[in-house]
Amino acid sequence: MRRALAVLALVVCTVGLAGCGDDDPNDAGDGKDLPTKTIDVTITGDSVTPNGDRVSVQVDQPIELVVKAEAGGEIHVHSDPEHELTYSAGTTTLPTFTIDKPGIVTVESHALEKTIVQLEVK
Ligand SMILES: [Cu+2]
Repeated sequence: MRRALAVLALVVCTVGLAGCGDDDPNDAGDGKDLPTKTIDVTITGDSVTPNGDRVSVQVDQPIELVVKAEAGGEIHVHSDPEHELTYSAGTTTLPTFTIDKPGIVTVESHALEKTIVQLEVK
């Protein structure tokens, strides 16, 4: 948890610095210093929200999953290399990750055998 917060603080600082003089942080920009894309995930019993939604992200954009769950578990990000992120009961902010090439990357819970989101990386 402490490590996740430190990472988050770093990301916030970087984005804050990059944000100077940039009126629209959501603008595509030059492909660097992209704003963090936060995806809220709620896991209740054997259902998950979102459930297979497409989410657009950019190459090298930091992606952060905030997971709210009744019990701990693991989320897989099927990128190359693959990321396996564990969460605890309650709300967990997972370490940010990036994807370095365009394509569709599936984020899923193997425990539930459900696709949470498909990241559409451009
Ligand atoms: Cu997997």
